[in-house]
Amino acid sequence: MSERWGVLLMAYGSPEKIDDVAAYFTHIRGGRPPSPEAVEDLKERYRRIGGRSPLFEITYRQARALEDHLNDSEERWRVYVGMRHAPPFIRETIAQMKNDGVQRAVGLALAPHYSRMSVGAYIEAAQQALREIQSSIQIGFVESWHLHSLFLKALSERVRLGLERFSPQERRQLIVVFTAHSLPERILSWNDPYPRQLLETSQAVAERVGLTQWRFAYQSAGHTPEPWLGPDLLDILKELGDEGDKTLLVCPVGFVADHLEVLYDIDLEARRRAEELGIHLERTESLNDDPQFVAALTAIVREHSHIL
Ligand code: FEC
Repeated sequence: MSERWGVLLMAYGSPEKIDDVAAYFTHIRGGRPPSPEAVEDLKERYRRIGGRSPLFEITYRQARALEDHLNDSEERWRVYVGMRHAPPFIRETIAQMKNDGVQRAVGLALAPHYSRMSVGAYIEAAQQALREIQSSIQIGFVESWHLHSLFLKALSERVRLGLERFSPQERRQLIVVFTAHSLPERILSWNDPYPRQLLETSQAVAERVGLTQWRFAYQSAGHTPEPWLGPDLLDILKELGDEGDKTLLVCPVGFVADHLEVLYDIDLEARRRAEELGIHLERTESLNDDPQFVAALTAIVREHSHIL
């Protein structure tokens, strides 16, 4: 049998239960414990989406589907999940890969757009683990895949389906707002590609679907004193409401699964704000383990495996 190859599939991670929220939040903050009020606020958001985020299960469904697709032609791949902020942490997963004798792997973060603060941090966590574990696994990291044709195809299909939720009359004046997680504005001073890549994905999807009216907004900005990238989705809603634009399809291009930032920040918070403003807001369905999206992940891994 030919040599076994691994995929290190990296995702954000999620607290398993409400009692794990404080530890999870502390990890996100690089070890600085948040205030008890901030922890309570976050717990409440998890309670509002049913007590738990579906991110963990969805990530595993994506991993299983990816492994099945990769092994369609040749039984050589094993897909490993490593999380950035919750178990199984990237480090534990790399230790497992070492134990299993994996020698070559593709490292892929489930975030299509590169920022030093997102994908860069996933890669850094993996590289640090490789050093600490003294592993010689050769991992080729994918830095971004925001313009991969199959990813754009899957996203465009989601937008087309989303448009069908509106009446033909509403569709004539509808605006699509593409969104992604905000980051602190200081990333601009590093010439970070994140904002450019987000606009490139949005533009490409808009062209494929033939959208004439679209905007881009950030969402889920942190509550810290430093400025975060804008415009914020909630401000855009206000602006559109003031201008009399009353139909809006939100497409979170920066996320590839249902989780807190989608289910709370868009489906509950933004939707409530939209209702107050008399706006009909719908959201495109998340990519999750949609076969078209899994086909995109498969192609990205295969294309990257050539450089291993
Ligand atoms: O469903 C879940 O349980 C987890 C959902 C989740 C995803 C996610 C993705 C991204 N984040 C990004 C950046 C930041 C920065 C900070 C930050 C903070 C949080 C907090 C929660 C959280 N994030 Fe997240 N993020 C998710 C969840 N994120 C919870 C805690 C703060 C709060 O919401 O009240 C600020 C860190 C700090 O304070 O120092 C920065 C980026 C992404 C998209 C890329 C990716 O998925 O990796 C960027 C999913």
